[in-house]
Amino acid sequence: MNAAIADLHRCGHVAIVGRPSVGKSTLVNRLVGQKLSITSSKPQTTRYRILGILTEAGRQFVFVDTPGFQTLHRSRLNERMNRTVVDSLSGVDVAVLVIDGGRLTQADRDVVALLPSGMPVVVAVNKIDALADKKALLPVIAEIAALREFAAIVPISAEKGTQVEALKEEIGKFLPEAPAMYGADELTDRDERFLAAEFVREKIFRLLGDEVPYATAVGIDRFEHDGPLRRIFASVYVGKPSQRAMLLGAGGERMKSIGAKARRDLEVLFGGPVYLEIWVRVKKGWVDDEAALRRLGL
Ligand SMILES: Nc1nc2c(ncn2[C@@H]2O[C@H](COP(=O)(O)OP(=O)(O)OP(=O)(O)O)[C@@H](O)[C@H]2O)c(=O)[nH]1
Ligand SMILES: [Mg+2]
Repeated sequence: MNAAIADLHRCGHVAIVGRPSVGKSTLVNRLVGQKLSITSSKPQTTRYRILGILTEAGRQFVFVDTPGFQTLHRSRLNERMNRTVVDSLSGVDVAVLVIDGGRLTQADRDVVALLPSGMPVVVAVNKIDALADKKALLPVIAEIAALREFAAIVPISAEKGTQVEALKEEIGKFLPEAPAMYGADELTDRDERFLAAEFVREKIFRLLGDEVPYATAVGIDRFEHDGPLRRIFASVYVGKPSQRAMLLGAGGERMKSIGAKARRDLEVLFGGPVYLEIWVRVKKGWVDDEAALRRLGL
């Protein structure tokens, strides 16, 4: 064996982009092998760029999960999220465009138009497990292939893990020769406070109807370590008292369930016990309040 080739180490940034709800965050979690990025059936679950790091022998993938790019609803929050997508594309070595194998929409074409022309792009045609007839994929693949040059088009199921290894190999071809950027035990660039706030937000996206999750932001007021125990005090901000009432539910039952589910996930992620206390606070108009968005890291 040629020693020089054997020693060659690859490392690069991989942006995961696509319209809302196509399964970008589910894919990042699957690729990394750990739940880091929150997911739900509601569009625009991801608001913040988050890295998922996968270290293997001889190579390191730095996946960049991004918010779903969308042009339908205008607010300061949405403008910031779209800017995050565009910014995430600069400086990456390869992009993965995630589409839903069920259908291609104008929103998918809008995302393709954002991709810099020289950038290698691998398409992940996701959710193939949900297709009764796999032949339905063919016209979707033909349509996407006509939009620009792609390095590869791989049908996958991020949820079931189908063909995710094959997708990873296609992506791996574009990792440049470089030393590892992160330690072998690092999974993400985000700290435990961020992950705690996000896991609370995920449960709100999963347990509430269509309006409240979009009117909600989560901040961590205090995060204490006490031996193996993590004590976390979080605030959930909503725009109106009626939204607060919906979050709490009758007798506070809904918020209790949100807290219990978030705590269980955090205990798995952190590998230790978690005490989680959540306060719901009304903060009028925060989605259009620049200063509030900045304080929340948006
Ligand atoms: N059937 C099926 N559902 C999937 C698959 N991948 C993701 N989903 C579901 O699709 C929904 C959206 O998944 P997310 O990973 O949150 O999608 P996203 O693209 O990150 O969405 P945003 O962050 O809102 O842009 C969730 O309900 C997932 O469970 C898949 O391979 N098959
Ligand atoms: Mg997401």
